[in-house]
Amino acid sequence: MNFKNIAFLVFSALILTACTYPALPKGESLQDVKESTNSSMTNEQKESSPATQEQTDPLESLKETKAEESIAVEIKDYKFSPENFKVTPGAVITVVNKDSVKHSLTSDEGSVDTGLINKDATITVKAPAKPGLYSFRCTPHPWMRGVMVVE
Ligand SMILES: [Cu+2]
Repeated sequence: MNFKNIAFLVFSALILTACTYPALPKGESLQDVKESTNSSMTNEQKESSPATQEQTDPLESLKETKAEESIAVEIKDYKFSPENFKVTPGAVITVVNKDSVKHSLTSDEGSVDTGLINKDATITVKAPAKPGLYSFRCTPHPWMRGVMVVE
């Protein structure tokens, strides 16, 4: 599936970037850090890094998960919990907001949208009928993200 490939590539690129650029110690240039990171890596470590990436891939981690007919998602401290989940087509998704600011759970393609949820309020929405990957975000805070797998 095309979108799945793209999502995986983007995710891998993010992980790679995060691994390649550790916090910079004072007085060292980025180039120095990069070189010392690379040279201190043994071949064994290099070979094992793709496996590490797979483990942190949300889609990979959901592979063996059974799709739920209903699921409760909590928003707290500007984070969805769970961030990534798997549901059946049309599953009931209950979203509760535990923060004092308003949040939403809104799929990027637009078919799932709780609208803004007040503090301690709960909104129920239905998962899409069509199986696939649905990335979602919070409308006011687009960096709050997650992925819903409909299967
Ligand atoms: Cu938000």
